[in-house]
Amino acid sequence: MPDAPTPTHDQLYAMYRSMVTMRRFDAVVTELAEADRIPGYAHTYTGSEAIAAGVCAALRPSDWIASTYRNHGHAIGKGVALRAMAAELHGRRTGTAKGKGGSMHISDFGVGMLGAFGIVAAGMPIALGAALSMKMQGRDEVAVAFFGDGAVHQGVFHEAMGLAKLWNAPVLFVCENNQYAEATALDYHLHTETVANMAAGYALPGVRADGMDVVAVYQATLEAVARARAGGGATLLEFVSYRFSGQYEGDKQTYQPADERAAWWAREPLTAFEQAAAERGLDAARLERIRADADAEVAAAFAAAEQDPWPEPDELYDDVYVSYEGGLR
Ligand SMILES: Cc1ncc(C[n+]2csc(CCOP(=O)(O)OP(=O)(O)O)c2C)c(N)n1
Ligand SMILES: [Mg+2]
Repeated sequence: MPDAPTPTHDQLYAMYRSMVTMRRFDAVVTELAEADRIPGYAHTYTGSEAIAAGVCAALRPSDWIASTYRNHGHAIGKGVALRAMAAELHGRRTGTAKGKGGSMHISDFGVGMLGAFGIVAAGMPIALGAALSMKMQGRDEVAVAFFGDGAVHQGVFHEAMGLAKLWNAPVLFVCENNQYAEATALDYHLHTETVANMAAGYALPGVRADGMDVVAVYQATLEAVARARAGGGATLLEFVSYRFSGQYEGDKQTYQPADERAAWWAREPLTAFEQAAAERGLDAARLERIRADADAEVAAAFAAAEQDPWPEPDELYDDVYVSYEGGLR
């Protein structure tokens, strides 16, 4: 992508910080899940950090994202507080959903995180709605829906793409093609050569880029964001990565051949970034400090969250149902 702007050193350091924070956060989640110290299912994001970090670096705080059950990276990228996320995972009342949602339901409207949705592809129409709202209000914010390769078989994927075109909505559909949908490999479930070329069926631009390279992700996203802000409508972005994490914490991943994992791991996004650092004029000692700071920040967030209070039993139904004045009509 020759025309895309090269990120500044500060932007590169920030993207690296974002990626290492995601990696560390989910490493702690894995430890906690293995020790049975957090309730409910958790889904980690190891290997796809460049996607969340690169996409979110191309957004403003006032833009919107909608996520999936595999949401920790997206939330961190968009700026949700680590402490509130950690508290949510621990079920504490200081969590983003006051401890009632857990790992699969992180949200924070204050930073543009519309929510994480456990139903595959469910975030797509939600981001589309946010995008339509921005357009109707005459604003230039955009909305992003993150989803996996498995989501392209959901009816709602096709409905959202069709309506996005019809309404010329400022939305980015970001497919994280991590080669697997649960235990099903991509070559078993995908009927087209790429996900990106499905955009043609809806007369939308479809762009495919390396999801292991945070700069490639950033540049592809920036171009789609600029088009959307300028009234040019939606884009389907496909970022190619690998799901090193299990489908859920505890998954034995027997369906992923060891040689396949090893070949992808050789290109994993943090190492790839570190290897390219000198060529980009970045300072190795500063990267090391960033890693140490991120580790300390994540550790402090979880340590503090675990001391936070539980919700009280009489709060059980608070914030669960909407009360309409005069009842539903
Ligand atoms: C509508 C619906 N069908 C089935 C499921 C069960 N399910 C949870 S995750 C998943 C696989 C999704 O794979 P993909 O979209 O590639 O995302 P990834 O987990 O790889 O990030 C399935 C089938 C679900 N959550 N929602
Ligand atoms: Mg997948």
